Formats: sequence, C-alpha cells, structure tokens
Amino acid sequence: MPRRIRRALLGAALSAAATASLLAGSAGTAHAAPTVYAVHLSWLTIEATQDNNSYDEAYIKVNGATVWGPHDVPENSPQNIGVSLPTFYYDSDHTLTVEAWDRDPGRDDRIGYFRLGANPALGGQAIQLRGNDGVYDIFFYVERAN
Ligand SMILES: [Ca+2]
Ligand SMILES: [Ca+2]
Repeated sequence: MPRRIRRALLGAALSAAATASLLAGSAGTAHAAPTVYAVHLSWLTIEATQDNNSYDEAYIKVNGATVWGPHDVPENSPQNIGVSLPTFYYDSDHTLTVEAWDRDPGRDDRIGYFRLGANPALGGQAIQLRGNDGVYDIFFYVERAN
C-alpha cells in the first residue's frame, strides 16, 4: 500500500478514535472517514494548439505543481502522460485540480483546468479543455482507493 494512503488511513483511524472518545457517553455520531480516490492521468491530445504553429510546449499541473512537461506536443498526436507519472490521491474532504498550460518565452498560456471533488465519476473518462484558442483533451481514470 502506498505510504500516502497508509498515512491517510492511519490519520483517519486516529481521528475517528479521537472523535469516538470525545463523544463517548454523548448522543453524537462519529464523523465518517473520508473516501480516498486515486487519479491516473493517462493521455493528452492537443486538438488545436494555442500557439500559431504546429505544436505547443504543453505541461500539466496537479494542485499547482508541474507534474509533466513542458514537452513539444504536435496537434492531433496523443502523448502518453502516464508513463512516468505517479498516481495522484485525494480524499473527499479535499479537491484535486488538474491544469493544462502552454509554455512561452514570455507569459505562459493556461488552456484550462478541471477539478475533482467529493463524488467524482469513477472509471475512465475524457475532458476537453478550451482556452486562449487551444483545445486539449485529457484522458484519465478515477478509482476508489479505500
Ligand atoms: Ca502560447
Ligand atoms: Ca508555446
């Protein structure tokens, strides 16, 4: 089991125990442990580049940190962003934000973002991000991790 999940589960167990002891003898109910989700980013396809040429210097951020790229990505050429990426975890008390960007010599252009929250759709899915004339498709997979 990955350390992050183990730590999350341990934290949840400890806080449930603490809540249970606080509530002992009272009529309250213990807080349910949050659900943990695993998100695998698998593919990026640029349908329309943001730059006015045949490729973008695309990169992906998760919760504000760059996790892939920048890489030169031609239009309509799928790039496997899952090759060297870790799986990203979040729990139902938090969100996971994925952003797609194009790097430029000056200011970078954000194409768009999506956010997963408390009750994400599970399984494989695709989302289209559009912004600043760029059109990016991101394919990803979400599953429960606890
Ligand atoms: Ca650009
Ligand atoms: Ca660029």
